[in-house]
Amino acid sequence: MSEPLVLVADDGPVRTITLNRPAALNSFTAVMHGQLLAALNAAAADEGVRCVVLTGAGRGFCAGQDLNDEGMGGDGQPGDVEGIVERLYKPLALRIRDMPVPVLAMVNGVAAGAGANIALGCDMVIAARSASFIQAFSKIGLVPDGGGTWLLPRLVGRAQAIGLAMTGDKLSAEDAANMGMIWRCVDDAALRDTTLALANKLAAMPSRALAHTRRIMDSALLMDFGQALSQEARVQGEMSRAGDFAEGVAAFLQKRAPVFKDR
Ligand code: T3D
Repeated sequence: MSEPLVLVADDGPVRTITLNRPAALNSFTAVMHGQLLAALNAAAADEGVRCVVLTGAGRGFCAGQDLNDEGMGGDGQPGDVEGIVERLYKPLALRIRDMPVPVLAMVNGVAAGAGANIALGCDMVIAARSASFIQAFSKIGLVPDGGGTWLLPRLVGRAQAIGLAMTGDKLSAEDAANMGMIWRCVDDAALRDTTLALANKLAAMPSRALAHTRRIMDSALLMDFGQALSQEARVQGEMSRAGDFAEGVAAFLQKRAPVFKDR
């Protein structure tokens, strides 16, 4: 049997999903897309999972689309690139953005093309100091995808977003952290422990409120101030009727650690 292209491992409430094509820097094939989406769907459906960590096997995180995969134009034919982006990358980016629990990208090495943008679409990105981010699209005559056109200007502002996308230059993890593109850059040796400590902390927090925090912050970007305030009131009402709020307040008053269960 062939090696799975996506590995799944649980450590208590934290599920780590590892892209597993290290010889090709974990670049995306259609088959790996299918396995990754299935793994994310399974994590979303599993009540025991309270945080997901996405990472790559070997020395890279993900080099984007596998340029050798079928339909990539290697045979001189243009292929159905529009279909690949619509049918494979769009559902993947939406799935990550709609997970019922926090999703962390643990960027262990280079993240290029759609590999960079799939990482940036996660809730928090922790990168090893040796890692890098490359908007590689322009070098092969493409435009950013995987959500890059939406994510990049929001993360780093238009000037940096356009500069990164047009030049395709490699950005170090340290520079990415300094410009606010990612949450943290840490020494390589500390990447795993730092990420898992954060994942466990988030797993013990109220998952439902965290997932709604992501959702309403994203949608507030498209609203005026009044609309955002109304959205906060509506969702706060919803949260206040859930079990986690009652538990959070009770635990505070009783001076004990809360046990959150909602998802
Ligand atoms: O359908 C569509 O096309 C639309 C969707 C597009 C989404 C995209 O992601 S487009 C962007 C695609 N990605 C790239 O253009 C990046 C290509 N890769 C690179 O530029 C470099 O590999 C890196 C800068 C990422 C890393 O460089 P380096 O020197 O550390 O590693 P390397 O030697 O280039 O790569 C190691 C191996 O991985 C090598 O294979 P080999 O020679 O050892 O057998 C290389 O060919 C392979 N590899 C790296 N990236 C890809 C890849 N194989 C297939 N596809 C790749 N994207």
